[in-house]
Amino acid sequence: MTRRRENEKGIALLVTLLILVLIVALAHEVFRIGAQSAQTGAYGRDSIRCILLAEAGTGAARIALREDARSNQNDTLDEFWSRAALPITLGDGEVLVTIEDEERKINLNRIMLSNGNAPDDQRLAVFQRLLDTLGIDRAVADAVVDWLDNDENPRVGGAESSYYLGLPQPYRAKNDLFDTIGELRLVRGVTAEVFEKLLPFVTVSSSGLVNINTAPKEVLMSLSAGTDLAEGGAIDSKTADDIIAYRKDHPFTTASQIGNVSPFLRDLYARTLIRNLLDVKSTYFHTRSSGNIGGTVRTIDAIGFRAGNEVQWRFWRIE
Ligand SMILES: [Ca+2]
Ligand SMILES: [Ca+2]
Repeated sequence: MTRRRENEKGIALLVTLLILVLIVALAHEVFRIGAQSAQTGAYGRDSIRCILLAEAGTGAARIALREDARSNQNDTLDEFWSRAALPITLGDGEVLVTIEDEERKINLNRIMLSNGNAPDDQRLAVFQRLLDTLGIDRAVADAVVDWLDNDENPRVGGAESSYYLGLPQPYRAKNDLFDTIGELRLVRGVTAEVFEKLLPFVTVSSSGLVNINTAPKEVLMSLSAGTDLAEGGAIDSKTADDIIAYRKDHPFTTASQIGNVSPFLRDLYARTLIRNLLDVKSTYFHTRSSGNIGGTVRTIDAIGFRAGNEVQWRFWRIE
């Protein structure tokens, strides 16, 4: 079967699943709305119905991810979970679901070695290179390391509690891993503008490896770093474009296949530690599911961890 037909089949499957989950959710709705609408009025009723639609969309996303895990061992942008196949209209409402894997991004928590008091030099260099690519001051990397490491000794360019306690609204350096990506805003140098720039490219919930089937150009360009630059050279803009063009027709099923893109990449993979950073599959998936009824919109923002054919929610927020 061609990939196009597989995709059409996948999208049709996703729509079918969504409608099934919606039917179950709507059956519950009859009881829940009846109980709650007396207190909450028309807006509240629509709001509750929107949350139900969003729950159904999130449920459909979970089923789609489980189905994907049953059918293949890699994850690409061409798979049906990754495609914007929705919104689906149902009655007077609609639901829109998007799913992104987190392994397309750089995991900030993995900058720290597991002992908690020193950075992993290769991964720190990857993050520094991302900052360079995005035009952000490298001092942000030092401040992130200080935020994560368990001491109170600021690095050059970094910041510890001694800095944060002097702010108008004082707080202490966390000296531990990020629990949510939003915490990054607390780190010195991460202004609203810097945060928005970084957000598409950094995560705190992933395997720590980067999926070369899904990573955007900026992340691919960050991957060769540290001593690798001297040993093998950098993945420049052109090389990153070559990877993205190649994977459209040849999705990677093993990380070493990055060497099929060009002799330079074959050499880089063979000679440097870049191989310790790469994967072709994903384990954490960020879903956003929005229910919309007459302009009232409620969204469920969630991160699911997939192991085998199961997906467990690790983060769940109703907006
Ligand atoms: Ca897959
Ligand atoms: Ca610290």
